[in-house]
Amino acid sequence: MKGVILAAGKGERLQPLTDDRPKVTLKVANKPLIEYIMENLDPFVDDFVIIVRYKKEKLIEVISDEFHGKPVTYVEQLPGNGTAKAIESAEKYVTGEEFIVANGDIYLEKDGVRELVSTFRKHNADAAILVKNFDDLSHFGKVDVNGLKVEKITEKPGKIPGYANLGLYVFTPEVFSFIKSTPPSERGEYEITDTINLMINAGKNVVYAVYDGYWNDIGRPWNLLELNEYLLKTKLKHEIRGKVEEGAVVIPPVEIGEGTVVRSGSYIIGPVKIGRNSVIGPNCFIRPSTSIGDNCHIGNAVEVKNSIIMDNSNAPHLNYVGDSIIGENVNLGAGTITANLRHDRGSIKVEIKGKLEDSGRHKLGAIIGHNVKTGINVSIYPGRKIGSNSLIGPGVVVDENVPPGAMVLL
Ligand code: TTP
Repeated sequence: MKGVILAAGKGERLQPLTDDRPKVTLKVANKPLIEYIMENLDPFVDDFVIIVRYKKEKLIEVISDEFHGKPVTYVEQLPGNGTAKAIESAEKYVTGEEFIVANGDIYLEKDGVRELVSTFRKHNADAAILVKNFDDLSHFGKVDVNGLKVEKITEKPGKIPGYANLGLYVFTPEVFSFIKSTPPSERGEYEITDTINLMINAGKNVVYAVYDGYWNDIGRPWNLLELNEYLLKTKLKHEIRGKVEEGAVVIPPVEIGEGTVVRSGSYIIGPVKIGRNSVIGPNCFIRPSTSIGDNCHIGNAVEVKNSIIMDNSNAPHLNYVGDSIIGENVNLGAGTITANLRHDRGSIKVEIKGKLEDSGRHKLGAIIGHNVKTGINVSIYPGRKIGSNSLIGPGVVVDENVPPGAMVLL
């Protein structure tokens, strides 16, 4: 069976982190997002087909042509947008057999995949879809069921409870003829949920499996922090492959990669994951649910909490990084501080595709793109985004989002 992974989307809601790369290449707990879903599909598939378009070279660089010894084929999405278009692009590669389709930006546990595949087989189905019960379906596709079968899927039905579509499916190749007769949706995209409704109306056997484990759909920046926290809290093993100097305190579980040095006076409270060849300290404070990538430097008098710091980035002197996401190759000047809490303790809103969205979080710091440099004493308001390749001059207070490639001076 083939595993088809949809990874062609632009990930606009995740800007600035997706300014120069597909969202599925972003590392959470120091591993590219797409690898989590590939690992979960791995026991059930013989090879992978990844549907690509936006910045595809970056994805090919990350995964290459083999994953766990299984071949990976990259297929350019056909013209047009939407999940149905993305799946149609795999038609030539899945001849004659059932296949799994996964959105490349979801995280779930293996049980979900197993349950879905066995439900599909048990009922000799034409399609199967994985669902999970939520209290609020306003951001989801609502899956109405009757007995063992799916009756209908309705996109974003409002704040009501019910089964949500989790973005994992099994199909027979018959789905392609239904995709070809799927009209574009109101937002001009070809949606696989519309295709599934067509299949149901044509009397096809569309079944579902209910999953009740952890699931996350990485659409918005704070979803990265949620997933990072979940992975560190539930999966991290205490393992020190680097060097911890005398006088440093490391409270498990902490994973420290090869070549990394934790200098004296550093105080690390797990769960914390640190990649390879990084320098930590001396005299810094790293608090739980923090991931720090490869070749990073966290220096003297720096506090980092509940954050993701991607590869090749530095917070070298007198920085506070709280509930924040720092892209690759970022340098924070001495005294650059992220604020992560409003004075009124209200939940923090973030501009997503031009509209303010409530993150639902009381603690949320900065979202900094790749190759950003900040000067000394830069202060960043909660929930503000700094576009990739920007330069923020000394003393600037970042109280508005900064576009990519900007130079902001006092
Ligand atoms: P979305 O998260 O809906 O879209 P996106 O990734 O483009 O993100 P944004 O809305 O922030 O711009 O996509 C769900 C999944 O489907 C995701 O794994 C990407 C994939 N996809 C494609 O492969 N092709 C497409 O044309 C679209 C729209 C999505």
